[in-house]
Amino acid sequence: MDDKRTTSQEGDFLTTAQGARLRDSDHSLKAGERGPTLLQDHHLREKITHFDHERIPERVVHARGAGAHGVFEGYGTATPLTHAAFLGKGVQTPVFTRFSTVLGSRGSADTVRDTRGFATKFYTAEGTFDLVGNNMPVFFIQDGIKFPDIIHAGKPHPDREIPQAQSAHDTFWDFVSLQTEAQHHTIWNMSDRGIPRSYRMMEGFGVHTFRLTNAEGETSLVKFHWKPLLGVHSLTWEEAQLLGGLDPDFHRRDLADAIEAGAFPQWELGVQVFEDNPEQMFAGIDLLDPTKLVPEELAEVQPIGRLTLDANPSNYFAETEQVAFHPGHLPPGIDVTDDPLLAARLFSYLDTQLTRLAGPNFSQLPINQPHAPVNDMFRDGFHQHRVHEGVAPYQENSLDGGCPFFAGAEDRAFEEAAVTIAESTKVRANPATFEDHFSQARLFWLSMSALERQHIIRAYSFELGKCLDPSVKERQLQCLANIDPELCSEVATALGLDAPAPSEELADVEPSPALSQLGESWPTTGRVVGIVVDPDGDTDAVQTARDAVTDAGLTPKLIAPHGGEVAGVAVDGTFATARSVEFDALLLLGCPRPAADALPRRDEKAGADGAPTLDPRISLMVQESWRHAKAIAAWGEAGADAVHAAGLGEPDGPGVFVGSEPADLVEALVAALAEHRVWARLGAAG
Ligand code: HDE
Repeated sequence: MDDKRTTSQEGDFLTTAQGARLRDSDHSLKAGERGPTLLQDHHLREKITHFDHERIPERVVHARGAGAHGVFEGYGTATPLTHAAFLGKGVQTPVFTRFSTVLGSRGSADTVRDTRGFATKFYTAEGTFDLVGNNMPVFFIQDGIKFPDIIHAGKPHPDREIPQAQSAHDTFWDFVSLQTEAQHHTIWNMSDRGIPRSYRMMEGFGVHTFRLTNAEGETSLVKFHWKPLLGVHSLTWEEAQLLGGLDPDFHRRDLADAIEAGAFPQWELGVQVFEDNPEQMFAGIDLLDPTKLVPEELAEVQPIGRLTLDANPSNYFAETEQVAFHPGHLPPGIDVTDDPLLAARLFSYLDTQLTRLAGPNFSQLPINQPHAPVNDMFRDGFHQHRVHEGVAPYQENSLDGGCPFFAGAEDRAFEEAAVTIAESTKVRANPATFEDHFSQARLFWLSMSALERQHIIRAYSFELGKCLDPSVKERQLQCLANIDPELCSEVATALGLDAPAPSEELADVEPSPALSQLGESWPTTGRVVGIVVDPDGDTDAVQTARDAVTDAGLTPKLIAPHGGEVAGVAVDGTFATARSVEFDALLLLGCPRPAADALPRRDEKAGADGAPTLDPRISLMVQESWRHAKAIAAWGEAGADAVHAAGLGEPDGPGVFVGSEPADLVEALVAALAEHRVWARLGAAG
């Protein structure tokens, strides 16, 4: 039997699904060259039928995603908290991580404003652990029973099925302004977190509180955090919009390219730890309320291991599409809590996968197979791959020797933490602590820098500006007034509406500086530098500059007027295919002139004031890089000419470096990239 996990296209004969070798797959069997096609052509029917069934239902949420394989290594620091073996010091566990957007269809653009999924499957020796998180620490709703409502509101309008993969429409804002518990998650979406620069540069959060049990049987409550080693960085809104058209696969490509280039993305897994008290509260924050975070200043994130993504999937469908996560996939030592959002998730994932993956045996698909031995008593069903032996698939039995056996604690069985449930009455109601809907949205707002606040104001102004129903806008303005009057008044001005007064007292909260993305410097591994070259100018520095970029751990992309090679170096993109938004920084090695047959432009100053002319596509590239506060390095006179010709004046602005040594220029770029952008160029208003 062929039980190979992967099948190569190379080296074998083309066969039918039954293994018969084929001598032709281009012509149907016909009665004569011009005659009717014969029904007996089994190969034709098999080929077409298989094709007809190639598509499976996409995920109802998180349909658009990208995945990677990797390894997780435990630090051992979690051992006092949990006996989960994979968190032990130096233990290495294979993983598969899938990142995703939430709202869009499988073919939608990567860079839309949305929450991102961050789901990791740890193939631990004690059974699979799935940490199915997001890039934001809170969720829209407190009770899973509302999930169909928030998703129906966020999805395209049912009449015209627009807009795709967007929250900028009436139904979304109708819902979040009526169900005000959604306001905290919504302000995260309106912040720069909603438009990540890369999957490699996102934090991840388990959102819910989980319960850990250690070897002594003691329990604690924890919240899981993923911290990217490259820092948390975002696109600008204009970059995100341009990329949606220019490269809808931007995040997918970025992840795969980085891994292929050996710039393996890494995250540290950490936990915030809380005493497992009967109230399940910490510093006045209800740990069972998934719309609340615990500021890191109050509970430090303690690192417990490191994730490295080091291999791209070989086949998107087999791996990234068919992977099935479930928050109930837990190893011994990790357990769930009574968060009512989590309870619904524990039901939903298996249920949806039964349809999506056509039956109950999808855990046998290679990507979903546990690496721990499986010895279950599940039988039959669609796509059963196992050939079970024996006659007694039931417990207890005497006919199969009583096998398999139950494990005891000494055999490391999974055991639910024995939590006492207080005497209670059946109700459809929330605890009073769930009624606070605005204090943490305010905390988030107050924790932002001036620039980040500006972005939030613009995002609300854009999204609400896209709404048609005045009552929706007015109701959301009321919510903003309850978060912060300044935020409300700025957005109201942009909408041309009056700013309402707060309808409830503003919460008195301490900002959490850890929530801001600015103010630190970060490693720059795998950042992308566009190198613009002019094949008609001096090409001496092309090879040296490319090597200097690579040696600095950055990814060079050579941009030239045509494909092929320049000075023996392969061209990665042409002036027609490349755009500034694909790069983190620019290195100008020349000042390419407009093509002789280029159409004249009205704004062309063509040497009027003695300024050099520059190909308009590169002019645009330099101007956009400037506007998006990206570092620009210019080599020699030609590079300086390009900066000048692009209309940036003399090349002495912040983040513009001119020099004659490529290595020095690259060093300057690295220093600027460590802060992600040249913030000084944006001032406080960017
Ligand atoms: Fe999910 N979610 N979700 N979700 N979710 C799914 O499961 C659901 C929630 C998250 O890359 C679905 O197999 C309910 C929170 C990720 O394959 C579905 C509720 C968080 C992914 C589902 C939530 C998430 C999903 C769709 C409220 C962050 C993609 C396909 C009770 C902590 C995983 C599937 C992947 C996918 C249901 C809320 C994260 C329908 C009912 C909170 C990252 O089962």
